[in-house]
Amino acid sequence: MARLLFIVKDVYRVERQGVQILSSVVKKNGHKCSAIVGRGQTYAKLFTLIKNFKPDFIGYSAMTSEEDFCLELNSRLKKELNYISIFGGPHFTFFPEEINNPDIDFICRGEGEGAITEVLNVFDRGESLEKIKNLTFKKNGNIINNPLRPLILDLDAIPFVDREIFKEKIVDIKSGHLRAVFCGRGCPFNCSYCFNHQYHKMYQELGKTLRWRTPNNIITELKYLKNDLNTQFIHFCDDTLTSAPIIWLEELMDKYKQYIKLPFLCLTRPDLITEEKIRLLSNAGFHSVMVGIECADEVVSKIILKRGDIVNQDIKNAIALFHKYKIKIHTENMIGLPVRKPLIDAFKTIALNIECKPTYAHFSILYPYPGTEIKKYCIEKGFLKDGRSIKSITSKSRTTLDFSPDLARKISNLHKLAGITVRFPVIMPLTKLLIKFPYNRVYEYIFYLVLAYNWGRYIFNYPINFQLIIKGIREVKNYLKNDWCLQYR
Ligand code: B12
Ligand code: SF4
Repeated sequence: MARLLFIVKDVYRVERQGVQILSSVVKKNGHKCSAIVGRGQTYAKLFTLIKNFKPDFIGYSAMTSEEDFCLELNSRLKKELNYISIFGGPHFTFFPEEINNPDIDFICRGEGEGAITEVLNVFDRGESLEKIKNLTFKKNGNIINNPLRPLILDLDAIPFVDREIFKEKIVDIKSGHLRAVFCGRGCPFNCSYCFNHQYHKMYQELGKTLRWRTPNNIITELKYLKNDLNTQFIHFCDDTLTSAPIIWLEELMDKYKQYIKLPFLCLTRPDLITEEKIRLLSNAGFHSVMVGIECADEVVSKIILKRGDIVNQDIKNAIALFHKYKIKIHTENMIGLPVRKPLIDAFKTIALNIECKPTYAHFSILYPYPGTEIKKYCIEKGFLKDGRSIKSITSKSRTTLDFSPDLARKISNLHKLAGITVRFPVIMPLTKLLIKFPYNRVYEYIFYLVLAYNWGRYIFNYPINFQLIIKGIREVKNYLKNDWCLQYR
């Protein structure tokens, strides 16, 4: 029986299903597994926890922006403890060049279930790990990228996620309010700023990337969440739930209505919305939606963002339907795009949102993540002049593209004020003035408080009370400190 300890930088407010699934899988195979969250802990405390677990393996899981925390911690631990380090998750999948770090033993690219099980089984037998598919490692000064194993086509064969492993860490799990559930994996689209087009290429000959669990399998898990864990709200995390075949959706929603009937949130795109689908979802408990508007300039949307054939009229139609069925609407939008006049595009997107009147308009700054087409585009067009890799950007704060300092400041400021401007369009002239001021923490507070309030009150359906508001303010304060990496220095 091998001992595997996962470490993640943070669990935020939602679950970390990647790690939780791997935990279920390895436990089912008879191994010992636990997980530690780095955020808010000192190195001394982490070290004691890790040492006491006596791991054979430490598995780090990271998205881009979390990797430096993992790398830094691992390098320190390697000086004091004897274990094998294995890194996985989207950052290491799309940036396996990290293997050059001397303290990384293995990187797991892509889906981890098969690889991690084999790693632990092979280790138990005392054999070499070097033949295991999906692994990247160094040997005699060379980097070896083993081939990928095929994608898991039968998602029902994966055990349900381990809901215990982060139980004490995630606010929503403790309160019993919210649980995340995946109905499937993959997305059929190829937006240039997202990981999916890269994933499609990686797995081109290794199986269909878009896959769905059977409705029965999902409902069995949901019954457990509702009846045994007292869950009150379901967050369907699939990239685009409404891209599923209508017959499948019908079966899932019929059963959901019959057995679960909890309010739920799902994610979608405007061009995947029909009245038939909304009615179906709405009868079952559809409470809120996250839907991508992203950019109101149709040419930029099609050519640079590769959003497909979505036009502004599709967006207006989809949002009008959500309004008709009284669904709370969170729109996703991007600013700081690699175009000649990014502020003009940003204001167009704000105007489209004002017209659509979503419950909450969320704005992100574009970050060209490793392996994405938009990153190549930014380099080619001179928006990332030194072609550097975008690593450890503290997400959601400032643009990392090579705009002039004046423009960069205005973009970063507008990002913080755009959501509230959509909500109260009358402040538009003030917003235009405020973005000229130096970058400051007040705007960040405004951004996160508006986000936390809207998510809590409308999107995740929390019963709002005074205590929750105080807790929210504290969380925003802690989040903004963003210093849990620095504690190690
Ligand atoms: C839910 C979610 C979140 C949640 C939870 C995060 C999480 N990682 O669980 C929250 C809301 C916190 C979040 C935040 C962000 N997210 Co997010 N998120 C997702 C989403 C929709 C699902 C993640 C998930 O659970 N997937 C399902 C599981 C099963 O897959 P998985 O995590 O990849 O794990 C598998 C493998 O990677 C591997 N694996 C994972 N870890 C490990 C570890 C080891 C040791 C091994 C062997 C294998 C292994 O095995 C797992 C099972 O097969 C994905 C998109 C997607 N469909 O995956 C984006 C995604 C992960 N997010 C992404 C990004 C960019 C972000 C943000 C940085 C965005 C931003 N700018 O704010 C922030 C970062 C946090 C912050 N600083 O605020 C990108 C990451 C790209 C990248 N290069 O890293 C993704 C891929 C979306 C995208 N459009 O490209 N996110
Ligand atoms: S629709 Fe969403 S999840 Fe799918 S490729 Fe585009 S951005 Fe990614």
